[in-house]
Amino acid sequence: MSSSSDRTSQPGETLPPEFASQPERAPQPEPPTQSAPVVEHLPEKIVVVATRNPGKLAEIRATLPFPHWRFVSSVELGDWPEPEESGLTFEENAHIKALTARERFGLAALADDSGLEVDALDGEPGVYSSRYAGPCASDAENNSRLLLALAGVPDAERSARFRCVMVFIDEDGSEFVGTGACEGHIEREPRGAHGFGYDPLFQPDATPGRRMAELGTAEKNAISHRGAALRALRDLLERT
Ligand code: ITT
Repeated sequence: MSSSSDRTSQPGETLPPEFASQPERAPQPEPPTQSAPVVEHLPEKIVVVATRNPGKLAEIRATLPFPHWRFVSSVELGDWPEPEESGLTFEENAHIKALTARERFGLAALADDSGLEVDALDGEPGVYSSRYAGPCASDAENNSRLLLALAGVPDAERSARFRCVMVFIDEDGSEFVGTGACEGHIEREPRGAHGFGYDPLFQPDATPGRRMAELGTAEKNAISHRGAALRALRDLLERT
């Protein structure tokens, strides 16, 4: 035997008054719970950053806002085989570094290859930026060589840009690539104490009167090639 509550009304049929008088209730929102934000429940994901450059590591940590990801450098993990950067493009080299770290440590891996392209030098030092003055050159030696190479070049022809390609290879082997550039020009003497590499000589178009090495990490990331590449990568990762 069916009860009245089992009964379904037919088209055109008037509902009995006890049903008709009950206004339809909008779905009620779930009462707020006392639980912590979801991110705190997620397991920590360790991502190895294939670099021995602490400046890059600091910028990456400051820019990829995934609270449950922990960025550990390949140097911190030890026994880093230091792959030969034999590629002819930033992307090839970033891929070599990320893949080597992914295979060596069995973790998700992130690598950046970056450098400076100077128009008056036909794009040099490019992929050779870190070894411009020799295989083990310091930042100061690379900067000196750059100043020497540009000695006779007038101000109007000293345009340059930093480029960066970020490659992320996840634990399952899926790959994501983010790229970025930062336009500016090369000054005649170094200035500023922040950053690394060619930052003291690089005058970004975006910060007139302030060299890259005069910007704090957050300011640099907001305009830099690495910041742009990381944001492009973040957008890709957030869509997956
Ligand atoms: P890893 O390969 O270990 O990551 P690296 O410093 O050798 O460290 P690259 O091969 O990518 O890295 O060379 C990048 C060089 O380009 C870097 O050493 C600087 O000379 C220059 N460079 C890249 N990004 C820069 C930045 O944000 N500011 C100043 N110089 C930068």
